Amino acid sequence: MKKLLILLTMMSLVLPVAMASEACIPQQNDYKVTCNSEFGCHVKIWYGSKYTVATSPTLVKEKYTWSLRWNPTFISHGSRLIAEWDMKNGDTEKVNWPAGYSLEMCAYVPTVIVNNVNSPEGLFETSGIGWNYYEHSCGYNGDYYYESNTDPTLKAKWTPIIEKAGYYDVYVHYCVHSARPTAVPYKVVYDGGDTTVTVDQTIDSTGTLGDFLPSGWFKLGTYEFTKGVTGYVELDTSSSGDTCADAVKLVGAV
Ligand SMILES: [Ca+2]
Ligand SMILES: [Ca+2]
Repeated sequence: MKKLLILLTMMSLVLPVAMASEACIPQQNDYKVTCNSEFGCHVKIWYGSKYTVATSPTLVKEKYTWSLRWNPTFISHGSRLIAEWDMKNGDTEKVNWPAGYSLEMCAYVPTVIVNNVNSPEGLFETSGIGWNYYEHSCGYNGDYYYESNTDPTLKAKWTPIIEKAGYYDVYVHYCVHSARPTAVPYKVVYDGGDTTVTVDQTIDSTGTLGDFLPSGWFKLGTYEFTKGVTGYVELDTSSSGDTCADAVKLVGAV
Protein backbone atom coordinates (compact mmCIF):
# COMPACT_ATOMS: atom_id res chain seq x y z
CA MET A 1 0.00 0.00 0.00
CA LYS A 2 2.84 2.34 0.85
CA LYS A 3 4.42 1.75 -2.55
CA LEU A 4 1.08 2.40 -4.24
CA LEU A 5 0.71 5.70 -2.38
CA ILE A 6 4.22 6.72 -3.37
CA LEU A 7 3.48 5.81 -6.98
CA LEU A 8 0.21 7.73 -7.02
CA THR A 9 1.97 10.74 -5.49
CA MET A 10 4.63 10.54 -8.18
CA MET A 11 1.95 10.36 -10.87
CA SER A 12 0.06 13.38 -9.58
CA LEU A 13 3.17 15.51 -9.32
CA VAL A 14 4.88 14.84 -12.58
CA LEU A 15 2.38 13.82 -15.28
CA PRO A 16 2.65 13.94 -18.20
CA VAL A 17 5.91 12.05 -18.23
CA ALA A 18 5.95 9.56 -21.08
CA MET A 19 8.14 10.32 -24.05
CA ALA A 20 6.57 10.30 -27.47
CA SER A 21 8.01 10.09 -30.91
CA GLU A 22 6.12 10.41 -34.18
CA ALA A 23 5.60 8.23 -37.23
CA CYS A 24 4.95 10.65 -40.13
CA ILE A 25 3.46 9.97 -43.55
CA PRO A 26 3.16 12.63 -46.31
CA GLN A 27 -0.46 13.08 -47.44
CA GLN A 28 -2.03 13.53 -50.86
CA ASN A 29 -4.10 16.71 -51.20
CA ASP A 30 -7.71 15.50 -51.23
CA TYR A 31 -9.09 18.43 -49.17
CA LYS A 32 -9.26 16.58 -45.91
CA VAL A 33 -7.06 14.69 -43.48
CA THR A 34 -8.05 11.93 -41.09
CA CYS A 35 -6.28 10.66 -37.97
CA ASN A 36 -6.16 6.88 -37.84
CA SER A 37 -4.10 6.28 -34.71
CA GLU A 38 -5.48 5.29 -31.34
CA PHE A 39 -2.83 7.45 -29.65
CA GLY A 40 -3.82 10.57 -31.61
CA CYS A 41 -2.05 12.49 -34.36
CA HIS A 42 0.01 15.58 -34.98
CA VAL A 43 -0.48 17.29 -38.36
CA LYS A 44 2.22 19.48 -39.86
CA ILE A 45 2.12 21.68 -42.97
CA TRP A 46 5.44 22.53 -44.55
CA TYR A 47 6.29 25.37 -46.94
CA GLY A 48 8.92 24.17 -49.38
CA SER A 49 11.97 26.36 -49.88
CA LYS A 50 11.62 26.25 -53.72
CA TYR A 51 8.09 27.61 -53.71
CA THR A 52 8.10 31.32 -54.57
CA VAL A 53 4.49 32.47 -54.25
CA ALA A 54 4.17 34.13 -50.87
CA THR A 55 0.57 33.21 -50.15
CA SER A 56 -0.68 30.96 -47.43
CA PRO A 57 -2.43 27.65 -48.09
CA THR A 58 -6.19 27.58 -47.77
CA LEU A 59 -6.67 26.45 -44.24
CA VAL A 60 -10.31 25.69 -43.51
CA LYS A 61 -10.61 25.66 -39.77
CA GLU A 62 -13.47 23.44 -38.75
CA LYS A 63 -12.84 21.61 -35.54
CA TYR A 64 -9.30 22.01 -34.34
CA THR A 65 -7.31 24.96 -33.10
CA TRP A 66 -4.50 25.56 -35.52
CA SER A 67 -1.12 26.76 -34.49
CA LEU A 68 0.14 28.96 -37.31
CA ARG A 69 3.81 29.76 -37.53
CA TRP A 70 4.32 32.88 -39.59
CA ASN A 71 7.89 33.23 -38.40
CA PRO A 72 8.80 29.68 -39.23
CA THR A 73 12.10 28.03 -38.54
CA PHE A 74 14.16 26.46 -41.29
CA ILE A 75 14.79 22.79 -40.82
CA SER A 76 17.53 20.68 -42.31
CA HIS A 77 15.85 19.89 -45.63
CA GLY A 78 15.14 23.54 -46.36
CA SER A 79 11.42 23.62 -45.68
CA ARG A 80 9.55 25.69 -43.15
CA LEU A 81 6.91 24.49 -40.74
CA ILE A 82 4.02 26.92 -41.11
CA ALA A 83 1.13 25.24 -39.30
CA GLU A 84 0.50 22.33 -36.98
CA TRP A 85 -2.27 20.90 -34.86
CA ASP A 86 -3.24 17.80 -32.93
CA MET A 87 -6.10 15.48 -33.83
CA LYS A 88 -7.92 12.66 -32.11
CA ASN A 89 -8.28 9.17 -33.48
CA GLY A 90 -11.00 8.90 -36.13
CA ASP A 91 -11.46 12.65 -36.61
CA THR A 92 -11.36 14.35 -40.01
CA GLU A 93 -10.42 17.97 -40.69
CA LYS A 94 -10.87 19.96 -43.91
CA VAL A 95 -7.69 21.33 -45.39
CA ASN A 96 -6.38 22.35 -48.80
CA TRP A 97 -2.80 23.13 -49.62
CA PRO A 98 -1.43 24.37 -52.98
CA ALA A 99 1.63 23.17 -54.87
CA GLY A 100 4.79 23.96 -52.98
CA TYR A 101 3.30 22.99 -49.65
CA SER A 102 3.20 19.55 -48.15
CA LEU A 103 1.28 18.01 -45.30
CA GLU A 104 2.37 15.26 -42.95
CA MET A 105 0.08 13.17 -40.78
CA CYS A 106 2.11 11.99 -37.80
CA ALA A 107 0.88 9.29 -35.46
CA TYR A 108 1.98 9.82 -31.89
CA VAL A 109 4.07 6.90 -30.63
CA PRO A 110 4.13 6.91 -26.82
CA THR A 111 7.16 5.29 -25.20
CA VAL A 112 7.46 4.26 -21.55
CA ILE A 113 10.73 2.88 -20.17
CA VAL A 114 10.92 1.39 -16.68
CA ASN A 115 14.50 0.83 -15.56
CA ASN A 116 15.43 -1.14 -12.42
CA VAL A 117 14.60 1.87 -10.26
CA ASN A 118 11.43 3.80 -9.46
CA SER A 119 10.91 6.74 -11.78
CA PRO A 120 8.09 8.98 -13.05
CA GLU A 121 7.58 6.46 -15.86
CA GLY A 122 6.99 3.47 -13.63
CA LEU A 123 7.66 1.40 -10.56
CA PHE A 124 10.29 -1.31 -10.13
CA GLU A 125 10.04 -3.85 -7.33
CA THR A 126 11.99 -6.93 -6.32
CA SER A 127 10.74 -9.55 -3.88
CA GLY A 128 12.67 -12.22 -1.99
CA ILE A 129 16.20 -12.10 -0.62
CA GLY A 130 19.12 -12.63 -2.97
CA TRP A 131 19.01 -9.81 -5.50
CA ASN A 132 22.29 -7.96 -6.07
CA TYR A 133 22.50 -4.45 -7.54
CA TYR A 134 25.28 -4.17 -10.12
CA GLU A 135 26.59 -1.36 -12.28
CA HIS A 136 27.88 -2.19 -15.75
CA SER A 137 27.42 -0.62 -19.17
CA CYS A 138 25.74 -3.80 -20.43
CA GLY A 139 22.62 -2.90 -18.44
CA TYR A 140 20.13 -0.29 -19.59
CA ASN A 141 21.24 3.01 -18.05
CA GLY A 142 24.36 1.23 -16.76
CA ASP A 143 22.80 -0.88 -14.04
CA TYR A 144 20.74 -3.99 -13.26
CA TYR A 145 19.96 -6.58 -10.61
CA TYR A 146 21.06 -10.21 -10.76
CA GLU A 147 20.78 -13.24 -8.49
CA SER A 148 22.53 -16.59 -8.02
CA ASN A 149 19.70 -18.58 -6.48
CA THR A 150 17.24 -21.15 -7.73
CA ASP A 151 14.47 -19.97 -5.43
CA PRO A 152 11.45 -19.30 -7.66
CA THR A 153 10.00 -16.97 -5.06
CA LEU A 154 12.48 -14.29 -6.09
CA LYS A 155 10.69 -11.94 -8.42
CA ALA A 156 11.25 -8.64 -10.19
CA LYS A 157 8.36 -6.51 -11.41
CA TRP A 158 8.15 -3.49 -13.73
CA THR A 159 4.91 -1.48 -13.64
CA PRO A 160 4.70 1.17 -16.39
CA ILE A 161 2.49 4.24 -15.93
CA ILE A 162 0.24 4.18 -18.99
CA GLU A 163 -1.21 7.57 -19.95
CA LYS A 164 -2.95 6.45 -23.15
CA ALA A 165 -4.72 3.13 -23.38
CA GLY A 166 -4.02 1.03 -26.43
CA TYR A 167 -1.82 -1.65 -27.93
CA TYR A 168 1.87 -1.51 -27.06
CA ASP A 169 4.92 -3.44 -28.22
CA VAL A 170 6.61 -4.75 -25.05
CA TYR A 171 10.40 -5.11 -24.92
CA VAL A 172 12.89 -6.17 -22.25
CA HIS A 173 16.56 -5.30 -21.82
CA TYR A 174 19.11 -7.35 -19.88
CA CYS A 175 22.86 -7.85 -19.54
CA VAL A 176 23.86 -10.83 -21.67
CA HIS A 177 26.10 -13.42 -19.93
CA SER A 178 26.90 -17.12 -20.37
CA ALA A 179 26.06 -17.73 -16.69
CA ARG A 180 22.46 -16.64 -17.18
CA PRO A 181 19.40 -18.87 -17.75
CA THR A 182 18.39 -19.80 -21.27
CA ALA A 183 14.67 -19.53 -20.46
CA VAL A 184 13.84 -16.67 -18.09
CA PRO A 185 10.04 -16.52 -17.69
CA TYR A 186 8.75 -12.98 -18.21
CA LYS A 187 5.03 -12.72 -17.42
CA VAL A 188 3.21 -9.89 -19.20
CA VAL A 189 -0.02 -8.90 -17.43
CA TYR A 190 -2.15 -6.85 -19.83
CA ASP A 191 -5.76 -5.81 -20.29
CA GLY A 192 -7.63 -9.07 -20.49
CA GLY A 193 -5.07 -11.66 -19.43
CA ASP A 194 -1.46 -12.60 -19.09
CA THR A 195 1.18 -14.34 -21.19
CA THR A 196 4.54 -15.74 -20.17
CA VAL A 197 7.40 -15.45 -22.67
CA THR A 198 10.75 -17.11 -21.99
CA VAL A 199 13.92 -15.22 -22.87
CA ASP A 200 17.41 -16.65 -23.38
CA GLN A 201 19.65 -14.25 -21.45
CA THR A 202 22.84 -15.89 -22.79
CA ILE A 203 22.23 -14.21 -26.15
CA ASP A 204 21.30 -10.67 -27.16
CA SER A 205 18.19 -9.61 -29.06
CA THR A 206 19.87 -10.54 -32.35
CA GLY A 207 20.98 -13.99 -31.16
CA THR A 208 24.64 -13.19 -30.39
CA LEU A 209 26.37 -14.97 -27.50
CA GLY A 210 28.60 -13.04 -25.12
CA ASP A 211 29.51 -11.93 -21.61
CA PHE A 212 28.48 -8.51 -20.32
CA LEU A 213 26.93 -7.49 -23.64
CA PRO A 214 23.94 -5.13 -23.72
CA SER A 215 21.03 -7.17 -25.03
CA GLY A 216 19.36 -4.50 -27.09
CA TRP A 217 15.56 -4.46 -26.80
CA PHE A 218 14.10 -7.97 -27.07
CA LYS A 219 10.44 -7.93 -28.07
CA LEU A 220 8.08 -10.02 -25.96
CA GLY A 221 5.03 -9.23 -28.09
CA THR A 222 2.18 -6.74 -28.55
CA TYR A 223 -0.42 -6.39 -25.83
CA GLU A 224 -3.29 -4.08 -24.91
CA PHE A 225 -2.93 -1.88 -21.83
CA THR A 226 -5.45 0.29 -20.03
CA LYS A 227 -4.65 3.73 -18.68
CA GLY A 228 -3.00 3.64 -15.28
CA VAL A 229 -0.91 1.03 -13.49
CA THR A 230 -2.84 -2.23 -13.81
CA GLY A 231 -0.51 -3.83 -16.37
CA TYR A 232 3.00 -5.00 -15.57
CA VAL A 233 5.88 -7.30 -16.53
CA GLU A 234 7.26 -9.73 -13.96
CA LEU A 235 9.97 -12.38 -14.00
CA ASP A 236 10.86 -15.08 -11.50
CA THR A 237 14.11 -16.91 -10.86
CA SER A 238 12.89 -20.46 -11.31
CA SER A 239 15.19 -21.02 -14.28
CA SER A 240 18.76 -22.29 -13.80
CA GLY A 241 21.39 -19.56 -13.88
CA ASP A 242 21.99 -16.00 -12.69
CA THR A 243 18.81 -14.19 -13.77
CA CYS A 244 19.20 -10.52 -14.76
CA ALA A 245 16.48 -7.93 -14.01
CA ASP A 246 17.17 -4.73 -15.94
CA ALA A 247 14.54 -2.75 -17.89
CA VAL A 248 11.20 -2.91 -19.71
CA LYS A 249 10.05 -0.66 -22.56
CA LEU A 250 6.56 -0.15 -24.00
CA VAL A 251 6.19 1.49 -27.41
CA GLY A 252 2.79 2.38 -28.83
CA ALA A 253 1.92 -0.02 -31.67
CA VAL A 254 0.84 2.27 -34.52
CA1 LIG B 1 19.19 -0.89 -15.86
CA1 LIG C 1 19.08 -18.37 -10.49
